[in-house]
Amino acid sequence: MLKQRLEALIPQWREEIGKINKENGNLQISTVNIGQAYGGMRGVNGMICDTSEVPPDKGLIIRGIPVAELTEKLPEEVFYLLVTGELPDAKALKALQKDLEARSKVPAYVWKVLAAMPKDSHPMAMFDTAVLVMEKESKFRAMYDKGMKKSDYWIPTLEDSLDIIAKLPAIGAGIYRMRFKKGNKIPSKKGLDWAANYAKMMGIADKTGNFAALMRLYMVLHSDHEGGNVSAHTCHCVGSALSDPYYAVSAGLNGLAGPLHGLANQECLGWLLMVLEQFKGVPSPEDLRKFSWDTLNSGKVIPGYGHAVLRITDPRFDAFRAFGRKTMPEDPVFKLMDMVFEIVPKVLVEQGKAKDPWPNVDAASGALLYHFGLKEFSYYTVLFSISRAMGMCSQLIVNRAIGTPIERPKSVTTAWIKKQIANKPM
Ligand code: NMX
Ligand code: MLT
Repeated sequence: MLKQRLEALIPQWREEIGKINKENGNLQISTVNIGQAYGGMRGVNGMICDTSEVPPDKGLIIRGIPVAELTEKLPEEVFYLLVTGELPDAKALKALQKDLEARSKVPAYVWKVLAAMPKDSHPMAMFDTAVLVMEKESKFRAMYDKGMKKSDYWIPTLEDSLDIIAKLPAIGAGIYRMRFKKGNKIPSKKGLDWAANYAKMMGIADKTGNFAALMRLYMVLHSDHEGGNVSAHTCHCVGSALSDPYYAVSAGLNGLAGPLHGLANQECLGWLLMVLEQFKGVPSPEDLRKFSWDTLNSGKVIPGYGHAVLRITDPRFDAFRAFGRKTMPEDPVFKLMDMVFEIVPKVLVEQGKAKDPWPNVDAASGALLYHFGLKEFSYYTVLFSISRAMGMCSQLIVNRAIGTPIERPKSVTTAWIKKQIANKPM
């Protein structure tokens, strides 16, 4: 049903974008200065992403719906929304869930490859390897090799995307159990939703069902964050060379594994635990203020705070905090996370460097995972990855559908910059 819906929508997208380009292709939408060229292209409007947007004063909006209004949805519904721009009705949701279930078996060779990796491999290196090693399954590559029309590229891209997304919960859970010696892999259960199945395969005790609820929320909140973040942009760039989704998604995941991006959630919990250890429990506000300054004075960033685009508290942080308040208000790590939110923004403002002193999504998630006994924090970015694959894949599908070309911005040299400065009008 998802494919059928896309078959109806894509001609409309193509017509609309073709018309925009033909009639207004020359309309200026951004300028670039030297500071931006040296400064990570911050604030340059240089690419299109229709799956979601992140206005600095509002935070994540998926296809017109603020993320705060999607917290009760299933991740599968959000994936359908990302790809089509519409939430699925009950029938379309059921069809998507069945389709994912049918595609969920992980090839046996994946487990062999993972078992052959060094035992101290980072879980992100294992997860990324698992995605890459499945490249031989790519329907996009098979069809491309046979000769396929450009207008059909999106079809095997959708196929590969569904195959990848369907398998990620089992791969992620399998890596958790293998890497941290939790015992045999736990099989999936027919009829469970995608995130609840992941929770089950992890093997985390969950009498209340709250862990499964957290997994659903986690997968919704991390699903996408417009097109310019490191992982989405990398995935888009690699995909634009017509590398298939296995190559493109694994490339994006390598970016997500960086401490300034997705790995910040691991760093964040590490920082909270360091505080608890140093003060033998939740410190006083003044001690926490001093500890924050010590982190800054040692030349480190405070993980989970700041953002390249946002200039408010990340609504995804608010959603996690609300979940914590409801389910674990007395948990010491949660309480500390809450207290950090009171102190750190003030410290960052005092320091005067960070343009955004507010918490991002990574500031809260670790504390909640820790509460449920998921204490191996080097694993946390794998959770982010399972979710973000939905955003990366939906961006790939849309980009193949609207026929975006190979990405190739122009770079310039410092010598060229110096010439521009020498020639600038007085
Ligand atoms: N702690 C200390 N210093 C910071 C922080 C922070 N949390 N955030 C920004 N700064 C510093 C930054 O390092 C830079 O310093 P310098 O001039 O010495 O290079 C200065 O403030 C200006 O940086 P900004 O323009 O505010 O931030 P930028 O857009 O370059 O980077 C982040 C954005 C997110 C990389 C940055 O805020 C950061 O490193 N935060 C901590 C890591 C983190 O939480 N990352 C997760 C992002 C969300 N995600 O999930 O991907
Ligand atoms: C994300 O979710 O990708 C992060 O908040 C980073 C970003 O948007 O730059």
